Amino acid sequence: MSNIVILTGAGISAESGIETFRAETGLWAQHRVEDVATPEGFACNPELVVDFYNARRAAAAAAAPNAAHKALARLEAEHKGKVLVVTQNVDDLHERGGSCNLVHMHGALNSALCATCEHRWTAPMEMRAGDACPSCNAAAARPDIVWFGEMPYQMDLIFEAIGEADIFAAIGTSGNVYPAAGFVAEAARAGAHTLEINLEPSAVGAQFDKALLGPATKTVPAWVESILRAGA
Ligand code: BJW
Repeated sequence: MSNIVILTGAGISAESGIETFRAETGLWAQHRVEDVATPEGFACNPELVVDFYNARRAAAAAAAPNAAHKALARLEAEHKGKVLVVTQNVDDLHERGGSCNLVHMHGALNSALCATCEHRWTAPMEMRAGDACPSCNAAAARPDIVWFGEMPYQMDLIFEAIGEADIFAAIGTSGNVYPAAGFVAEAARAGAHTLEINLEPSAVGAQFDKALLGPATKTVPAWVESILRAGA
């Protein structure tokens, strides 16, 4: 039975109404990355950063999982080998779509992190800069998000799964951010078949064995159906 690792990016949630980053009118066209997605930006203006994530938390709560999220949950439930979804997304549409074996490598909007003691708790819809940590009481709450220059989460587990993968698929990610953009090379080295599913080829598109181009809500269910029908 084949083991499947799937990397997802903002494109899988786009048809649920969540903005991507690098589209012409995407999040990075509206905000300076340095201001809202770096530890230095948070130290300089925590209110601005907390408000940026409060708005995105509200947008995620108002969105619903789409056919692509649900198809990946179906793959996990019905495929006989292992299926792991590694998402760069901080929304919770994969879990609400039914995925269980899931890693949020760039963190999660619904989680808060204490910068002093690293305690985690459920983020309120409206965080405030300087909120107290419920464990150590320090005024050190921050969004539980991996910013540029910080180490993405659960890298050991991810690299172990990629090392055992027979199929590696990347869905709706532009291939501009590392280490995620390097996973395809790692999977190819480990002998996996590699597939890119996107509207257009990504920055690392040439490294994949195959591409399926089109909107995720159409391409992902079709791909899942083909895997389940092959029964491999
Ligand atoms: C559709 C669609 C539809 C649209 N259907 N598709 C070289 C090597 C290693 C590291 C570096 C390096 N050079 C620099 C670095 C460091 C840096 C980095 O990568 N910088 C680059 C700018 C070059 N990386 C880091 O700092 C990371 N940490 C790190 O490297 O630690 C050291 C380390 C090294 C080695 C191993 C382990 C550790 C941390 C990165 C943190 C990224 N954070 C962000 C913001 C925080 C989260 C948040 O606020 O949400 O994460 S940046 C932003 O980009 C966000 C995303 O998760 C990430 C990826 O974006 P994504 O998902 O690809 O979105 P888009 O908008 O770019 O693309 C959307 C795609 O969807 C497009 O392709 C569309 O075509 C497609 N699409 N509609 C199908 N309907």
